[in-house]
Formats: sequence, C-alpha cells, structure tokens
Amino acid sequence: MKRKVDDLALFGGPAAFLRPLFVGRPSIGDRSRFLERLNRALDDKWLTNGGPLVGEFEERVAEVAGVRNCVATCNATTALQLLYLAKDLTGEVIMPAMTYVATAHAARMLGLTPVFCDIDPVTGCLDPLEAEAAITSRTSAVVGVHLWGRPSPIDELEKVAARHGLHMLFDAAHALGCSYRGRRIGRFGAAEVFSFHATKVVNSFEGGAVVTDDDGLAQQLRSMRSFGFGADGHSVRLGTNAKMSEAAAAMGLTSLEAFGRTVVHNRANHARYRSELHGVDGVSVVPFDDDEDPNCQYVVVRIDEAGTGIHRDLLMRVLKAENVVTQRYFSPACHQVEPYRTERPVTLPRTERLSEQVLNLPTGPAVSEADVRRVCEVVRDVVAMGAEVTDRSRRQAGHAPAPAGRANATR
Ligand code: T4K
Repeated sequence: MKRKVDDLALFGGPAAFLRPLFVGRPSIGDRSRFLERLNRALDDKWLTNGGPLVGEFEERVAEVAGVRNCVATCNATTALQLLYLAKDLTGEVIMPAMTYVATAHAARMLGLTPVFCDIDPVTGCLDPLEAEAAITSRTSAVVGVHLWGRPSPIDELEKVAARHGLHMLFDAAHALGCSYRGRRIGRFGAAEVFSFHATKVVNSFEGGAVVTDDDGLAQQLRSMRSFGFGADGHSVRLGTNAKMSEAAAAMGLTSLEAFGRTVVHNRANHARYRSELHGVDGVSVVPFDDDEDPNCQYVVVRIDEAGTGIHRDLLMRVLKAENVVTQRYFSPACHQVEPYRTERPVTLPRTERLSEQVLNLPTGPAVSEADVRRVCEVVRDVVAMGAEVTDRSRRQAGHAPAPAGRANATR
C-alpha cells in the first residue's frame, strides 16, 4: 500500500511490481503448436506466396467474422490502403480523429484528404450527424472505426453513406469477434479491416486482413496484394507486395486457437477493473455492452483531473515508475498530429476532451487477476493523494505548487 507520496516509486519508494506490466503483451497461444506449424513450413520449404498456412488462417478469420472472404495482408495499414485503392476513393474521406494515425495515413499516402469529424462522447466512435455535416462534393467515402472494439453506429453511418452515394468502410482493427446488434463485425459496409499486430487480441507478429462478402472485391484485393497479378501471373492492375508470410500465418493460427480463452480472460480482467475502481473519484472505466460480444482487449479508463487531482499524463508517469506501463489510445488524436494539424487545422471538442482523459491499463493473457487488483490498489492510492502528488511533481520540476484548492487545474 502506498500511504504517502514518498512511498511512490516516482519519488524514491519501491516499485509496486518487480517486472513491468504492459497493455499489449502478445497472445501467443500454444508455443509447441506454433513451432510445429513453422517446422512444417520449413520442411516444405514454402514460406510465402499463397502458402497453405495463410489459406488456413484466412478461412479461420472468415469463420470468426462470419463473412465469405478474408484477404490476409502484411499489416492492417496496408490492408486499409489496398481497400481505399480498390474502392477507387478520391478527394475527401470522412473519418474520426479518435483512431490510430494509420486510418488517416493510409488515405493520405494515396493523396486522399482525411476529413476528421467529432465523435459520440461516450463510445468515442464517429458521430453520424457530424459525418453527414462534413460531406462535400469532393467526399467519396466514410470510414468508421470500431474504437477499442466497440462497434461504430453502423446502421446510422450506412444510411448516411447510402443517402449521399458514398462508400462505407470500417476500420475494425480492434474488433475481431465483436458484434453489433447481434451481427458479427466483419460483414458491414463494403469491407472491414482487422489488425493482427503483435499487440492485438490475435496476433500474427505483423498482419492484417480485409474481410468482405463481396467476392469481386476480394478477388481484386488478392490480386492487388500480390503486385496486381492475374491468374496467369502477369500484372493486370496496379498492385504492391502486401502478402502475409507463412511464419506470420503460423503465429496467427496459433494465437487464434487461444482467442476464446483470451477473451474470457480479458472480460474477467475488465470486470475486475470495473469493480475495483468503482467509486474512485475522477476515474471511470469505459464500459462495454455485453450484447456486443466485446473482446475486451483494451481496458480504457477516463481520468478526470477535476476528480482525481492528478492529470492523466502525470498518473501515467507515476504508474510507469511502479512498473505499470499504460498507453493513451488515442492521444494526441489524429487531427492534433502532423501532417494533419498543419494541413487542415480543425477543432473537435468531444474528441479533444476524450483524448485528454483516455488511459489504457494493462490487460491480456499476461496480466492476472492478482495483477489487476494490485494495479487498482496503486491507482486508488495515487488518486487518494492526487493533489499532493501533483504539487510534489510541480515542485520537482521547479514550478510553484498549485494554489490551495486549485490543484485540479494544474498538470
Ligand atoms: N487502425 C487502428 C484503429 C489501429 O489501432 C491500428 C493499429 C491500425 C489501424 C493499424 O494496424 P497495423 O498496421 O499496426 O496492423 C500499437 C500497434 O503497433 C498498432 O498496431 C496498434 N494499432 C496501436 C493501437 O498500438 P504502439 O505504438 O502503441 O505500440 P508499442 O510498440 O508502443 O507497443 C505497445 C505495448 O505493447 C508496449 O507497451 C509493449 C507491448 N508490446 C509491444 C510489442 C510490439 C509487447 O509486449 N510485445 C511486442 O512485441 O502501437
């Protein structure tokens, strides 16, 4: 227990954990199964270019998403790019700024203009009214992002896109296995994109996939991920090298086998965080709707300095010193970073407020229930002396302490 400021590791006390706890520890699954698969690929001397493991991985992912086609790629950023290209997007693309910068960069790299719109303040997902208000004669698509695995307001966004003749696409990087109104994420819009990065709920080292029920689109994407080759092995369209390797698929398949267990574990961690942090002033765990089949790969808390007396960024530093390594998904938001803040300055009040408060706490298979209890204990202790911690940190940095009663307003 941290009773006084001096007990905190940031100010010289012993760290709460001997080894760091992380947000994005990979879910590896049964290592021997992975090595078996890898050995098979090595024995067969077939490492990439349409190997059997990638094919099997695509089938499994398509099953999980309840969709006809899965086109696996080397990462999700490239998958987004291929999809934008395949759908022939032009001009402006509407999207939330509360997302990983990859959603926007994938568009900008193709010469498109990401147009950032504000979000629902609770879910953090794109607000359909804001999206509709941002449509111009140059708009070609709306890209929804299922932030932290929470589904976007899909029906409403699809209606907006249909009313204006726009393409509707979804960045589902966080949402494998999740659902929306009883339907699996993966079948919405023209296509959806998953990420299988090492930090994701299912990992293939690096990896991504476009999933779609549109057979023609899938065929086009398969060709585009492999230099635009047609059936005869000659280029028939513009393409690149975006293939997933057999080694990546071996990891993906193994991680996917553990997916069910991982989700059960993540949900238990999430529930534990909610109960342990319930009633802590200024700290609220962002809830998931159980009907949405959340994979709970992220435990997101909002830190409201008015209640905690300590700013999110200082809390993050305090926790890091305790070996609790948190993340800010997503802060700064996309419109606050280059090249967007210079190219197209915009103010998004709800995004900025959420982005200022958001903090992701460690979870995943490597984080046990006991770890969660201990992390929460530390958070409770720090918040109980939040104003004092803030003052100490200011003094350490050579600033005057906050005026009495105004500690909340300082960083
Ligand atoms: N759309 C959305 C909405 C996304 O969130 C992302 C990616 C994409 C698109 C693009 O997907 P990809 O092209 O990457 O497939 C991480 C990931 O690199 C990124 O994939 C992910 N979103 C984003 C939310 O998180 P960082 O910069 O936070 O990663 P990093 O290296 O700081 O790792 C985070 C934590 O994970 C560390 O504290 C330690 C732990 N970790 C990380 C790695 C790489 C491990 O324990 N082992 C590892 O191997 O971006």
